[in-house]
Amino acid sequence: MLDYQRDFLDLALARRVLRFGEFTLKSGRVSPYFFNAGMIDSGASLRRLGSAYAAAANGAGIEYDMLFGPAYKGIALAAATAIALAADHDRDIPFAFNRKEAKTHGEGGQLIGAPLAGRVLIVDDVITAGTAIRESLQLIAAHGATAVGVLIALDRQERGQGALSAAQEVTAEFGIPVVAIARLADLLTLTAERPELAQQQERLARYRSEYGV
Ligand code: OMP
Repeated sequence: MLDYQRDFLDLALARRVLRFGEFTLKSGRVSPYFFNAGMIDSGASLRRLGSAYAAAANGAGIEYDMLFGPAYKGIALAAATAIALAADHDRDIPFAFNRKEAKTHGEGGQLIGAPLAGRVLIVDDVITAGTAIRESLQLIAAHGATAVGVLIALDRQERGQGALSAAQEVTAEFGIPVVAIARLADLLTLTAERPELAQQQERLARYRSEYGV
């Protein structure tokens, strides 16, 4: 695991962004853990998270012109990533995000920020079965821009619609990489290192054998 990956998982555990228990997911699967990016709710923690996203984006070697953060959680995440790209990597990258409801008055429209054009890197929180990511891909295509990659905090490495993981399916179907700061495999490495997380480790491993790839 790289330093930024470990820092991200430490932050997520310390801020209870990553929690253990019993959670029903959007896909209907009942998971022993949940990653709630909405729990990153202070300036310092958002800055750390933004730096981890920027490090992952930089390390992936993707060429992109702008970031897109899908509403709602992706809005703060894309903004934090753009700030970190400027602060940590001296790259001034435009970003845009959407409204969930189209506005019919004032400036109108569904998009806010830089015009959605060129090569777009999507910044989102989690991929489980891939539904949320597909919605963003459709929106970008509908605006005539080109999605060139997906940057997420956590890849849960679960089966999508077939035998591949949802992230692998997106790569196979759209020909674009899905880059995660950390994956379930990294979380399992971390829980294996910490005796106080032994019980969680067991439950995570069981869940992975049921829904993982
Ligand atoms: P998929 O659309 O199935 O890929 O699920 C991803 C979405 O589920 C995320 O954008 C979240 O809204 C939500 N989610 C989490 O936020 N954290 C998790 O650990 C798991 C999920 C989930 O419901 O699968």
